[in-house]
Amino acid sequence: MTSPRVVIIGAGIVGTNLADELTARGWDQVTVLDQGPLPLTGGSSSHAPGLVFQTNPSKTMAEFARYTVEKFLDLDVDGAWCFNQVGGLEVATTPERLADLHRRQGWATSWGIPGEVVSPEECVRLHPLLDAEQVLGGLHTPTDGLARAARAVVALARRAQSRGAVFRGSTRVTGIAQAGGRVTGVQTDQGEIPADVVVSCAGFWGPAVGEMVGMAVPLLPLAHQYVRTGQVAALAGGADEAVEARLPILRHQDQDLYYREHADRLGIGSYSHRPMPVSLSGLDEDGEITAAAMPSMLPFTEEDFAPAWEQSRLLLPSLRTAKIDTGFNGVFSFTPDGGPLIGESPDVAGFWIAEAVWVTHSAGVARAVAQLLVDGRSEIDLHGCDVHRFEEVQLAPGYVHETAQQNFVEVYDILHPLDPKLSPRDLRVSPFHARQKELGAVFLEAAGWERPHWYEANAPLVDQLPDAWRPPARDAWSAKFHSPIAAAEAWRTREGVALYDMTPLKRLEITGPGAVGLLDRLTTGKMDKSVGSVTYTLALDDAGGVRSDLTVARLGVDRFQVGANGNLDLDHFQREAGDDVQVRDSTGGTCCIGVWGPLARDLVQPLTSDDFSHEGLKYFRGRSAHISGVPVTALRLSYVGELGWEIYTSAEYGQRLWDVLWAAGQPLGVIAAGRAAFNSLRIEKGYRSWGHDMTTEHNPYEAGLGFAVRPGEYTGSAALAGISDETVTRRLSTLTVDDGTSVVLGHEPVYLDGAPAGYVTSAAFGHTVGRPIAYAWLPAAAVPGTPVEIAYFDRRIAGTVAPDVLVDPEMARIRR
Ligand code: FAD
Ligand code: THG
Repeated sequence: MTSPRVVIIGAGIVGTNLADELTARGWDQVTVLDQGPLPLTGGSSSHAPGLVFQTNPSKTMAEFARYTVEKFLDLDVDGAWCFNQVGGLEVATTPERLADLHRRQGWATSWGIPGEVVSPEECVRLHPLLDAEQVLGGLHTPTDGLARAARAVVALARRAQSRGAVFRGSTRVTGIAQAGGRVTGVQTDQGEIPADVVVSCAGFWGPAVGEMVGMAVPLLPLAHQYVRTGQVAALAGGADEAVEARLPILRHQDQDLYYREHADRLGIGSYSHRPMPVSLSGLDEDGEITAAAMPSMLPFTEEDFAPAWEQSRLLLPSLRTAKIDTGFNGVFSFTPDGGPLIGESPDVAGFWIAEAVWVTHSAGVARAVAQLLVDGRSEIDLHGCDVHRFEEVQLAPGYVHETAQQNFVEVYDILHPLDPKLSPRDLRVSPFHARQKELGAVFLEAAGWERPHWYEANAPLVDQLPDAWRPPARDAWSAKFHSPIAAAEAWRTREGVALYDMTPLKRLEITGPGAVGLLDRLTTGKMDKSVGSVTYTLALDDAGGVRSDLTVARLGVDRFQVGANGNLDLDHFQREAGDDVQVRDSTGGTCCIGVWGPLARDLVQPLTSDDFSHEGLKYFRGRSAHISGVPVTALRLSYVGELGWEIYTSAEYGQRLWDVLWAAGQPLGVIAAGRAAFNSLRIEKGYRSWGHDMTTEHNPYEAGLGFAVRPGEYTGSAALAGISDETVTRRLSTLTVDDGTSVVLGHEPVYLDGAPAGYVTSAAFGHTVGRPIAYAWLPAAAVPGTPVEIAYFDRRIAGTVAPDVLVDPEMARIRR
């Protein structure tokens, strides 16, 4: 059997890694093209200083980096190294940074990277150029180090060539040949090259290549300053030219700086300057390419470096007698959320991109893309990397321009998980927005939506909280972007009734004669049920990994409303849909209020002549109705685990719907409640949040979702054969915190018998149960009652594995 013909655009570190990974999997018809000469093409990889710090809040990114280290350690060019494992040292010069290094150490532990927070003395021992007076401590990660990208490119190209790959330099791709919605090849300034699959690994040129197939590639090229000093006396007699470096790579994040040795000189990278966006059209791509002159290197602007130089001389006093020798403003890619961009064009099958990737993550990304192409799925979860994760509004050039620059500015900032974007805001607001503002909503942003997290109007309720509901004080970090008002909102949801704005929940409308078939094929549910049925179901990948969890409401024979988790669901369903079914994003133009709480029926029934009784509209059923004359669709389900409905209407009725519910609810004490309470209530109820608690890396049984797997044949069903709750070796477990007060936030490592055994996914204070709760991936042997410890900054917090569902496991509150 012959493998597909693949053309890779770009022979940088990503393209060559991909050629290596594909040929390693037996794909032997791989051609790599670059507009520049080989091997020094003039792209970002040609000059990258190659620092590899593996620690990252994202598990996926950390695993990509780990693989890059592992792979590059085994590469050489005629005996010359491609990875120099000098270790990494991130130093703190402020107490906030020192605390954050402990948090980073937690991420490293969660993702399996050894690392330790060390004293100032140890920092100086590891890196003698440091001024002990400046440093409060450091995070030492012994497996970090230097990747020699320009050399690794040669090693990888040679290996790929030995397996049949062809590399062609000085060949510019000018267009993508296509027929019938598929790629057929690439057009170049040297003629057309046929291909079944084209992967653009064009780095910051990605948007230009994407444009050739009309694909938005949301990255912005930005310049970033890098200098080499002249000789540094203190480095004399250290690493020779071949070894290059002996001291750990160094990060001084409080000043947005990093350092590495170049034998007896130091290289300094700075993010402390103004963001400098680069226009592709202004680059000289036709000049001669040398190590000192290439399109990705712009002239050094010394004045931008001045503060960085001053700060460097404070941290590293031996620089006071050294000079800046050379410098340049190097160009590479930034994206709206800092993640890379991986995926296939929605319009032109076979056209893929893998861009906005650091050297650090290059081998991991390339392996994932090779797996996607060869096996149809990546073993590592890619939801934070998928180019289709963005909403339409996030692809606007102005949005990319602004948010990518913010990512440049914030690259080393200490960011709280809830840290809100300050701009752009108010991109998407629900029809209830004016009312929410009147109630003092505190908004955070997600997917462009403004989402109330709590309402200041509920502040007086905090004083009325019964003792059992009074939340304990929080530490400063977990108190950020939080309010005790959330406790009051949770209380009133459990004991009264509350309105939740569910408008931002992604909704798909799936219609046509093929709708049932499509849903039956792509989900674990049986969809040919009566009109009015609502099904909680899973979309799996071929290996049985959870792509998404969905609610599917059959609103008509050929009409379904799917409650989804994001744009990846839309992309997936649209791609899979045949001609007999239409998949449309119906989120915009509609809205939804969750009316939940024991008094929900007392609120809604008097407003309608339609039957909202327990028998008239059963649990997990939906119907159309009028509420005070507003045409609605009501689905009886509740992510917060209370009696009530998601009530949908089209946008123009939204404010009226809010107003009638609000007015009628006054005698019942109705409140508006926000995401903070919502998240706490859903965790107490045992409900998972896709992307946080489970991903394609987990099967339904591991995730505690085996109940949603029905017999039958659908994508992923074969892979689940033989798997059950009894066979799994790891599980998403519910933990409670023993001291009743210490709230964790997610991604913290969990220890069993003193050894790291898993990590927290999502967490919240459980207001109903009066203690903090965390979900964590743990070995299945950790049954309820098992003691655990959660690392939180420099503390270990004692916890206990609890039953999966802490509130109303018998469903008495919902089913009545
Ligand atoms: P590139 O290396 O840019 O390769 C893309 C290739 O595509 C180019 O060779 C280009 O010629 C080719 N191409 C584009 N368009 C076409 C076309 N139409 N036809 C044919 N060929 C085309 N990362 C780290 O991990 N650690 C670091 O310490 C680090 N430091 C950095 C310091 C500086 C100053 C800079 C600028 C970047 C740094 N980076 C670092 C980032 C890193 O260099 C890049 O993210 C990485 O090299 C990108 O690799 P790539 O293969 O995607 O892109
Ligand atoms: N509402 C709607 N769609 C959604 C969500 C939602 N889609 C995405 C996400 N949230 C899906 N998550 C859940 C999780 C749990 C439940 C509903 C959506 C739920 N589970 C019942 C249970 O586990 O007890 C299912 C019982 C059953 O299968 O009968 O209610 O919030 N529209």
